[in-house]
Amino acid sequence: MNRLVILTYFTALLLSPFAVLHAADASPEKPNIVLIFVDDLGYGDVSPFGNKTIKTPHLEKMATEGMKFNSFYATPVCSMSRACLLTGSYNARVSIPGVLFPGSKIGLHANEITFAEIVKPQGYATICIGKWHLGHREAFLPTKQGFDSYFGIPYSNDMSIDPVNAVFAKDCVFRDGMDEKKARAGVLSSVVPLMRGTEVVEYPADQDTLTKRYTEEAVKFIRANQAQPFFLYLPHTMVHWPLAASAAFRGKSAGGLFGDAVEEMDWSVGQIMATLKELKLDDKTLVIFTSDNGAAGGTSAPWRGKKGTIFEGGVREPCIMRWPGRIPAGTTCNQIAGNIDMLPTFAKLTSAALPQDRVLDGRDITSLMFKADAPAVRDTHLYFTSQEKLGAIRQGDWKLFLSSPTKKNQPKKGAASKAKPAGADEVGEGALFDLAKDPYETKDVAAAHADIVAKLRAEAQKREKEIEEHKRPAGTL
Ligand SMILES: [Ca+2]
Repeated sequence: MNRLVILTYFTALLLSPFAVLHAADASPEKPNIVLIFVDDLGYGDVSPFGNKTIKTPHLEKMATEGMKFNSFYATPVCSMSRACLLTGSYNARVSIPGVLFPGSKIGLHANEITFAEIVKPQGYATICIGKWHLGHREAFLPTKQGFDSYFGIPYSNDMSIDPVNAVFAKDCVFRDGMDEKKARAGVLSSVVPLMRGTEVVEYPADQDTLTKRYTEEAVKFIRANQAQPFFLYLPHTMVHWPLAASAAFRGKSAGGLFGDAVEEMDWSVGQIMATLKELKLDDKTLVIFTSDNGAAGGTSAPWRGKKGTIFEGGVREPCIMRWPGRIPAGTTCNQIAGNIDMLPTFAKLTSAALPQDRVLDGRDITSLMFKADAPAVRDTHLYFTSQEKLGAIRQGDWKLFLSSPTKKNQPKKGAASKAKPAGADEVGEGALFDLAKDPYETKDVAAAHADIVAKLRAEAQKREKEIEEHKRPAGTL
């Protein structure tokens, strides 16, 4: 150790224990990061996680060469999931609701530090290609949150344009008889704008070719930045309704248009993998594939529930990570992890310091990624509902519901005769499940484990209070 290193070491020790950890454990070379974030893809929608109908050979290969995570969490719906992913904080902490709409005046606050802003100062080229959904107004777009460039749709593909605030590019392509005047008068649904940077470049977006065009854009970005570290965030528009697929995939799968869209997604993964291989970037690149919430049109099997719920099927996602030479091939991680852990994990991998002026909820999970059967990094997970309430808590294999996940389905008074028998599938507030013995969440064992219920309830209250105390605002105009 020369004097400068010693001085730096002790200065860092005094100022920040995190910085020392990073200096000691840093990889010799900063990896490229490719994060593929599918919309509304359920746990059971792809073959490495049990699907028998839809063909996803590239994902199977990715799983064979990498690690599957079978306890990887997102949230019940779109915007809140992206808030967790990009900030490493629960959406309740950063005040982002379940879903933002074209009329929303809020977005992710400019003071939030996204994972793009974590890696960018480390010399990374950054791009966001796909669905943003953290505020469509100019102040909230990806290029204001650490991404060098952006190509995609600002929110879900079943939403229309913001007729007042949309900024049309000079050469915007208007399709289907649309023009700016009609767009400004717009009340049409499911005609989403396609943007580049902060401008609308195509309206309505040709959704059939979005997966294809996103993929071409991604491959172009990888080629252009092959000589430097890059961060590619690819939050696909598919397989959110309305479903679409390009001509090469339409009508080809055994799973209808949904299957076609999933198979095109798999093709997209294959294109990215082929490009990395061709450019000899395999060993330098971490590729992550996951989804933002449970199945909508597809299946969350083997978990109970789908998109919108805090049953496991609403929030537990297929996740595969591949980095040859670092992540052991053909392995499965059973520990709790989630998209909320990506920011601290990317900070570790890129030797970036974590922000010290705020509370982050995610953890660095590189220990899980680099060693099969590694011990848990965090044993607790909080399930926020799409109404921003803490609806359940998991600790180890125990999961306690703090609100009823089935309440809205309960028959109203007087309607009971036509509805299902009372109590058939209902789960009440205070229900406790042992996910190890009862992964489908059917047998409430709260009565037999009052001590565990009390412990989890106390933990949930403590966590909720702490988040309330250290809550950060959403961005407003
Ligand atoms: Ca979604």
